[in-house]
Amino acid sequence: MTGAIEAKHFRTLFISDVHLGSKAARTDFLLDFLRYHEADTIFLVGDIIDGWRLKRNWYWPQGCNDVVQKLLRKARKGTRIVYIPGNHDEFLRSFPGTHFGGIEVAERAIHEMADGKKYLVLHGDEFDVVVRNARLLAYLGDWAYDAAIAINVVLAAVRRRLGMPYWSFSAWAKLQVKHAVNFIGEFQRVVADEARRNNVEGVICGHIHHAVMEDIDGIHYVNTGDWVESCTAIVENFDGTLEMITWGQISATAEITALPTASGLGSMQAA
Ligand SMILES: [Mn+2]
Repeated sequence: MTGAIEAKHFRTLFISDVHLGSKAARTDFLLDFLRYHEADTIFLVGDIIDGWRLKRNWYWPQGCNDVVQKLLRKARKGTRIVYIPGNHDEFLRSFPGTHFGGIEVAERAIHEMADGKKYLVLHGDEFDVVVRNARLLAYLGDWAYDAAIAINVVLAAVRRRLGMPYWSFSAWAKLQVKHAVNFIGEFQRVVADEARRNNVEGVICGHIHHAVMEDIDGIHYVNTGDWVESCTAIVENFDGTLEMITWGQISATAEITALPTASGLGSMQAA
């Protein structure tokens, strides 16, 4: 690659909710992003492949292959890649601890930043049931909270067995526009609580397609967003600081700069 833009190298890269296999997946933007961003470690924070969408209707254009190939190539070149499955790619949850093509599968992880701060890394769907029934659970107390999470895990497994799709937080929250902000706030609070229970300084999750970095009662809550609408990723710099990157804006510049060096006949770029 002789493009004018050099790839940047980071300590860690966090990406989630790509939804490969759904027509909404912005594989063009993600490929472009992966071209210009290298990291020692990449965390795939769930819903990378939309297994439920694929089950209903097989849709796997070249862009999806390109993303998978790009990630596998990075793994071959020495990037450590950890895949934390979400609810849409929960078929991978049956294989914790396994490796495929150099990619490790884990249910959740504790990541230590360069400055020593520890972050819990998980997708976040296990808290859906708590968010939906927040008021009732607050009334019933801690045991009900733990029971609700356990029941959610069992219910998801049963639904999977029966071939029923997983309940989608983002689709549901969007339907309830008026209350969506409250639900997002509730999700963030519940996930931050989980980080506190794990004695870590922060948490990095996905699931609700709402990229943000903020302090929630002393816990650094970080959401990676998605590659369906926002096209966001979180990067860890070598000093341990975190940054959010929104790729939509930069991509246009990158393409214009890259055009003259595109091989041979020029200007035959697909939009
Ligand atoms: Mn999800």
